[in-house]
Amino acid sequence: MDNGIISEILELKDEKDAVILAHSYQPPEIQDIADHVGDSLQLSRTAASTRSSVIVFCGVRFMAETAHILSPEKTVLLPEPEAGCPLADCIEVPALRSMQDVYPDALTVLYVNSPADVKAESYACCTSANALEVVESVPSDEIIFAPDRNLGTFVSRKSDKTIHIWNGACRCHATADIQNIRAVMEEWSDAELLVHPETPPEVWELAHAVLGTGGMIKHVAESSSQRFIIGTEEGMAYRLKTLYPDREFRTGGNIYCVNMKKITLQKILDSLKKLEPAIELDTEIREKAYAAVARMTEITG
Ligand code: CIZ
Repeated sequence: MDNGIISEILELKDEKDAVILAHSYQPPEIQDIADHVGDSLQLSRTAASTRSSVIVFCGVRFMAETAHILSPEKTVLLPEPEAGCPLADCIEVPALRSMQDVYPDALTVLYVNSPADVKAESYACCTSANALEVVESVPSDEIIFAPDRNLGTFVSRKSDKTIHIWNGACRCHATADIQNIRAVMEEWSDAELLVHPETPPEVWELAHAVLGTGGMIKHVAESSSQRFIIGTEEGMAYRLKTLYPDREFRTGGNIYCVNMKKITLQKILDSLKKLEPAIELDTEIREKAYAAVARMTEITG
């Protein structure tokens, strides 16, 4: 670990009145220097409540955009502008509008893993942690759920509503290596397997619980198990080990997000020096997207 660059980042962070937020899928060295580590919703809430005027968002673009939507008066930096999300990129406004034309009575519930302009066309956003609660709360029995088909299927199995599911997926979760999960389960037969709802249904069938990252943290706190196999992006195993050093964690499924790993200490330093690249959104899109994000926070608190 290069302590020189870490000291430089921490000094510059104070000088620039900045706070560093890191998603739980970030590499260990980034999680270690962050002021807050969490899921996209927790981090956006922190972004909205922080007194710092600059936010360095260590995650992917849709997360930094959501932080900007919730706190437009702050400068939100995404240290690597190419840190995108193929799941978010699999939905565009014209295609969503076409689906809305086919189901004119349906309200659109949109996973936050989506671009800001698509959020602006939606009724309410949701995260993996609150997707079912949001779907159950919106005032329609007919829903368009986008863009993740696995999360949509997970919700539709638990809801009596009619749910039309967009056919998108997270490349790394949807291709989770089931053989690898089975092999790790054989080696750690006493462990609980916790998997993310972006993985396919055949993975859920092996699992003790299907949870978003926030749910995994709570589950471990309440469980009496000593060992856990984590079926989500590998950064999450490091996050859990940091929170629960007396428990053991292994990843299962070889789930690795290249975009999350595009953020580096050097890019954080450069971004703090120049105060760029900063997230910018068209005002009308930002305000309409805010309404969809705000509906989610009204529903789930
Ligand atoms: O919403 C998030 O932060 C993501 C991408 C995953 C999760 O389950 O928390």
